[in-house]
Amino acid sequence: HASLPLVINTWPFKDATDAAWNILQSGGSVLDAVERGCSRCEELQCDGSVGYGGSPDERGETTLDAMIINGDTMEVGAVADLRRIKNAIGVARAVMERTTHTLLVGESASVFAENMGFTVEDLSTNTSRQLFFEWRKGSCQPNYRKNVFPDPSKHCGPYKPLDSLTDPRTRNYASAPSHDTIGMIAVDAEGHVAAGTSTNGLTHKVPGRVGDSPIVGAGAYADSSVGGAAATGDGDVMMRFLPSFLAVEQMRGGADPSSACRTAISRIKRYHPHFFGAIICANSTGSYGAACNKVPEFSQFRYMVSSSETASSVLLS
Ligand code: SD4
Repeated sequence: HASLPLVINTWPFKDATDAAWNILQSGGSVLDAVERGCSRCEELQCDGSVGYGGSPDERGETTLDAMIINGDTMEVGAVADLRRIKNAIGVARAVMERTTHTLLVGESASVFAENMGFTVEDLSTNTSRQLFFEWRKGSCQPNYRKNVFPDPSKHCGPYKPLDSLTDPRTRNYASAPSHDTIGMIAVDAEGHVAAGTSTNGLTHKVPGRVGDSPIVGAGAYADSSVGGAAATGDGDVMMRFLPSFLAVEQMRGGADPSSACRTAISRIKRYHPHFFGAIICANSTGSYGAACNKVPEFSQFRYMVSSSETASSVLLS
């Protein structure tokens, strides 16, 4: 299968795929397609793990990570730990197009966004407040600190520090309640490639934690002379291996998209056999593929593809 144009994204977020596809069909650019597709998920709060009202951190706040890459020019814009602004991928695009920088973080990213005209609003919802309160009064399950005794009055309930040698939560967060990011690649009829990501990261994270999604080559990568890649999963582990960069470089060396994805997953697996994660790849001629790490908690991965040949949700199991 190889046909152009093409939109491919992680998880069965069909509305996002359709939004991106419609942009390409109406003559829009791959950047517009990726931005529109990812922002559709931000509006719809896809799976509770993209956009506002999801994944509250240890203080109960939802913060967003997003990135967009222009594979023609190798320009990138990204935001991390963005607060009180819903349209994270829009802000990422503003970083790319209206500054000479690549990545803005935290409160300062919010100030930038406000100056660019984005609406400032609380990202909490009843759902995120509920998640936070339940966690605080309950077992406070995922604690992402290793060998640290946090002050229970400042954090949540009486919980034990993780034993980094035996507790799998120090190596992956397969047991965490929600962990899906939208990662999208769009390729137009001329082979222009763009990629992007948007996520609210990891539930009950330590405030300030940034995942793989806004990191170039980790959460996504694109180079129109080759293709693009995007990742989802345990960003704390995955970002150490730049899997999206590795996959694109594999394709540059002649690998087909599926084997490029498998190579990127295997590299991580060598060190973290049980990590939770998946990657999607597309080359600039319209072939695509995906790979995931099969562990008991995560044996199937679904992604969406839209091209002139197909518009479907693909199950990788
Ligand atoms: C992160 N990679 O912040 C994101 C979360 C994710 O599937 O993709 N989960 O670690």
